[in-house]
Amino acid sequence: MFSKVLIANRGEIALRVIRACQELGVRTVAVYSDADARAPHVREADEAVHVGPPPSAQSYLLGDRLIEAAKRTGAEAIHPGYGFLSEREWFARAVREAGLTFVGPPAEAIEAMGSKTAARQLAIRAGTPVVPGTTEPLRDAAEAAAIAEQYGYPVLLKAAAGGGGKGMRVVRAAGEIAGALESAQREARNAFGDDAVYVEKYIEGPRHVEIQVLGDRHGNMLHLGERECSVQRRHQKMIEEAPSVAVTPELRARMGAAAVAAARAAGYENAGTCEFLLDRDGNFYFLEMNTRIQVEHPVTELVMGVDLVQWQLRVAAGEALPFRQEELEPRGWAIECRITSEDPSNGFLPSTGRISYLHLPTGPGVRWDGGIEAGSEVGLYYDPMLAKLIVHARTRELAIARMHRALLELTVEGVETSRDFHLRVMEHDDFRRGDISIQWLEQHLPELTGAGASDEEKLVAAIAAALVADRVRGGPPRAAAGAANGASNGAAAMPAPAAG
Ligand code: MV4
Repeated sequence: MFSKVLIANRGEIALRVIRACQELGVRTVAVYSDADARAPHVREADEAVHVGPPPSAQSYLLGDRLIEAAKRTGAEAIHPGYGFLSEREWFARAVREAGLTFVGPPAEAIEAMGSKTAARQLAIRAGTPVVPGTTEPLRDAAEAAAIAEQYGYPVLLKAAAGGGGKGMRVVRAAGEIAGALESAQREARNAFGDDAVYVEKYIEGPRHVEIQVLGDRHGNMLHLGERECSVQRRHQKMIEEAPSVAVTPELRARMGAAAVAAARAAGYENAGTCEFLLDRDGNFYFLEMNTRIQVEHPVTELVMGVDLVQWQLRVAAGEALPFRQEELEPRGWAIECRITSEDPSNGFLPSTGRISYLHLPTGPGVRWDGGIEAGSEVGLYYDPMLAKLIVHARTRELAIARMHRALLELTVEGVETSRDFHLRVMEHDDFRRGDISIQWLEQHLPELTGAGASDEEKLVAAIAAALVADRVRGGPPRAAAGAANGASNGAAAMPAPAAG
């Protein structure tokens, strides 16, 4: 094992990696910008290196400076976390060329999965199902119309260089295709400097289901089942769970084998994720591979009993995976809610300020992966995700009840957060039945955000929720704090699950 690792990240994921290192007896080097001089990840690491001013382009994204810091402090490896430099093929290569170990996949695997169309072609060669469609750029509207006719409407025009839904257009009839092609090309050119657009059959109302894979340097490639990530807004996931209500053991085995085949074809090592769309008939289609540890990895850790970040470090150090695929089966149910500094009742507007008070949920089956503490300044330089609240229980129904209870225990004062939004989702009948798709959140925004409620309704809701929260918590009255949080209106209506 390494004796010292540099963590090229901040916030909750930096702390997550530090914890894994500590359990492995590995010393840690944190890096920090001026904005993070007093951040928890800096204090918890054995050493810390200042890398620049707050903007990430002048700090956390300066690969050469991070590699220099690793060499100077005697770190043998760099863990990139997620975001920042985690999926930059040049950084993985530069780390290797500096004689250090990149805790992640080989640069070549990042590159192979980096372009959407290249990943799609790689999946096709591996026998992994992809959405029916083409990969070659469309020449003109006539060609687009001919191909669309072949697959049948609706079709989806997609930018080859795409990401985050940019350069995507749904086309429902032949008459719309010329205009849609033109606007998709224009958007792709502006966003990516590349106007190549291709056609796929449009999948209506699918779920977003992704498969976790883990590979070592000895030819072992395993999957660790699925995560369901359908509760998302504008390509930002809000809630994830494992397993998925839509996945049977038989489907899990088929999706897992398809993900492993795609990962093998890319020469993959370490932890990675294959994203799929799962349609209402149980057909699944590979979309892309994320070549990093993901935000939502804890739900997999809890149901599979595997510490993914520890294994990232172990396989990067050359250890072989000791698991057999047959013994990797999900146990119970895990749910994660992303606690962000956004105001759901105000269009998810980012909220800034100083965390003046923080009360964290605890108790059976509750995990808090956070990057903040009382006194933390929340600014606009970095991602608004403050922490993840994760629960594990025997059944999905019990996990929902546990998440609801844990959210009621949580108090964050000083910034607006997504807490009350999550309470409303946990109380929603569709969510409780598992009747969700990638469109669900955006179709139910008014009832989930309280945005449509009058000030009077909001006040009544806040008082009711504060009373319930105090009864649950058993602490002194905190009605003012609850009202300031604009707490959930449905807290009292949470149905009790069957005993377990
Ligand atoms: C699709 C699709 C439906 N049909 N492709 C969105 C971003 C990109 N990664 C792929 N995306 C989609 N591709 C076909 N043929 C619907 C989406 C999509 C989506 C996918 C995953 C998670 C959230 C999503 C939200 C909107 C659309």
